[in-house]
Amino acid sequence: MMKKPLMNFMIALACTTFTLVSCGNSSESLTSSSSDSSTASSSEFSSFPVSSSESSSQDQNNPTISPKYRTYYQILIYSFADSNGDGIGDFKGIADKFDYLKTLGVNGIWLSPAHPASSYHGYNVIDYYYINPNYEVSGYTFDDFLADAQANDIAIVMDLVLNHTSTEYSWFLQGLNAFKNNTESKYKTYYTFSMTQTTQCPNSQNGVFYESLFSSSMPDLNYDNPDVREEAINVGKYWLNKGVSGFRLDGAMHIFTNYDSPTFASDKWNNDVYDKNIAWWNEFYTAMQTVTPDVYVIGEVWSSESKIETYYASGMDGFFNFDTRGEITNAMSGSVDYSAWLESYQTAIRSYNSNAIESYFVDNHDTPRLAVGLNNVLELKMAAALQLLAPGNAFVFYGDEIGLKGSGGSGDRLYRTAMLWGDSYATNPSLFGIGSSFTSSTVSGANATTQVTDQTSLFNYYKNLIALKNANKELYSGTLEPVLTGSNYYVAYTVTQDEFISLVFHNLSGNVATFNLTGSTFTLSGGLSVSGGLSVSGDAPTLSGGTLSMPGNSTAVIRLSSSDITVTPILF
Ligand SMILES: [Ca+2]
Ligand SMILES: [Ca+2]
Repeated sequence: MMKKPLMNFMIALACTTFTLVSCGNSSESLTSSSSDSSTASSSEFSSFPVSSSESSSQDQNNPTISPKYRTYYQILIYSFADSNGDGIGDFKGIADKFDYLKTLGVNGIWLSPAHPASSYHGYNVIDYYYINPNYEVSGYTFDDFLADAQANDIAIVMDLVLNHTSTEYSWFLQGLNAFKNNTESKYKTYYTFSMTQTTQCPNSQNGVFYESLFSSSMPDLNYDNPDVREEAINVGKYWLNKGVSGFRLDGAMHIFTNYDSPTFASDKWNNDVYDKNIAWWNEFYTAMQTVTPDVYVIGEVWSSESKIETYYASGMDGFFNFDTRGEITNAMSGSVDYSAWLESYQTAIRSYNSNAIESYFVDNHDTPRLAVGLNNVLELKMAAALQLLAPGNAFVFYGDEIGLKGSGGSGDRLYRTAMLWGDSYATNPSLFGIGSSFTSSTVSGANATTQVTDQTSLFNYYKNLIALKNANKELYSGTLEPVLTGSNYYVAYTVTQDEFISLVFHNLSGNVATFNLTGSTFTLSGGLSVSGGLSVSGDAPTLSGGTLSMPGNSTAVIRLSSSDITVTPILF
C-alpha cells in the first residue's frame, strides 16, 4: 500500500519530536488504589460517539471493510443462558440475550460445538448433521436462532471438530465392526484401525486398535482418505447452506501428524505434515467459498507464533494468537514493546496471506480466565483496551466483560462455569456435566445485570472500547505502524486504511503523561479530532492545542482526518 504523506510525516514526527512534557514515574505499573470511578458520570458516557457500525456501506466516516471483520464473543452454549428453566443453556437463551450482546457491541458469536456429542463440552461429536437436542427448546430450533442472528447482524461461527469423532459415531462403530470381521464397509478406511497396538493406534475397543490423538473416546478421522475429506467438506457446506457465517476449526494442526518419526512422542509434527495440514485447509476453505464467498474461517493452531503464522498460507482468514495474553500482561508490566509486537505479527501473517486477519484473545474454554490471573478490575480494563483496539478481530470469551471467574475446583470445567446473569437465565452446572461444586463469581462481585447499569463497570469499559473500534473501522483492517514514545508504558501506534488514520494511545503507567503533538516539525496537513478516550479512573484524556494529556492508565483514539483541524474535547 502506498503510504500517504501524512502518515510518513506522522511517523517521522513520532521518532523525532514526540515530547514527553510530564510523564511522572513511568516505571510505576498499574495500581488498583488509584481508581476513582465516581468521577465518570453517566451523562459523560452517554455523550460518547456511539458506533454507527450497522450502516456499513453508506458510512462516510469509515473505510468500507469486509464483513469478516467483527468483534466476536465466544459462547459455551450449555453454560451461557437458559431460556426454559431446565438449567441447560440453549439457543433461545442466547437469542434472548442478543440485546445484551448488542449493547456490549459485539456482532459475531463463536458457538461451542452444537452437535450431539458424548460429553458436555461437545468436542466428541456423534453426528455432524444434527443439533444437540438439549439446545433446542420447544418451538425454537437452531434454524430459528440463525434467522434471528441474521436479523440482528450477528454472524454465527460454528465450531467444527473435524479431526476426530466420538467412538459413539455410527461411522466409527460400523468401521470398527467391519475391520474386525473383515466385512465390506466404506467406514473401515474412515479411521485408522489396526489389529495390533502401534504408536499411531494406541487404544482399542473390541480388540481393534485405532488412532486417537486426544483421548480413547476421540478416534481420529483418516484424512489420507479422499472420501473423508469430501465428507468434511460436505459437512461444512451443509451448515453454510443453513445460514452460519463461518467456522472455528478445532485442532487444525492435528489433522495430519507424524507417526513415523522416532521423535513422535515429543514432537508430533515436522515440515511435511505441516504442509499437508495447510494443503488440506486450503482445500476445505476453497470449497467453503464456493457456497459463501465471504465465509469466515478461523483455525485453532495451539502452537508458537512462528508456527501459527505459517498456517496463514492456507488462505484461511484467521488463526488464534495464543501469545496474546502473555504479550498484554508483559506490556502492562513494562517488559514488552506492545506496538512493535503488533506490527511484527501483522507483517508476518500478511506475508503469508495479504488478507490475513489477526485474532487476539486472552482466554478461552481451554485456558484459565484472565480475571483469575489479574483479579483486579483496573488491570482488566487496561488489558481489554490493549486487546480490543489491536488490529484485526478480538474474541471475547463469555464473561470476560464482567470479570467472570469460577471456584469450587480446578481444570477446564472451572473456566466453563455458568454466566453470572443475576436473572432467571442462569444455567446450572450440576445439570450438564460440569458438576455441582463449581460456582461463578466476578472480580468486582457484581453480576451482568448490575454491571450493565453501572457506567463505571468493566462491562461498560468493554462496551466503550468496542464502540470506539466500531467508530474507527480502520482499527479492524488497517495497517499498523508503531509510534515511538520512549517507554513501554506508553503504547502508541497509527492504523491506516484508505484515507482513514487512527492514532491509538495507551498510558499503562499509573501517572499522568503529556505528549506534545505539535512540535516544530509537525504541520498538520489534515487535522486532529478526538474519537474518544477512556481511563480507568474516569478522568478524561484531553487534547488541547496539540497537547495530549493522558491520565494514568488511560486510552485515547485520535482520528486523523483530511478535513480542517478540529480539536474536540475528549468526552470521558
Ligand atoms: Ca434450557
Ligand atoms: Ca488427526
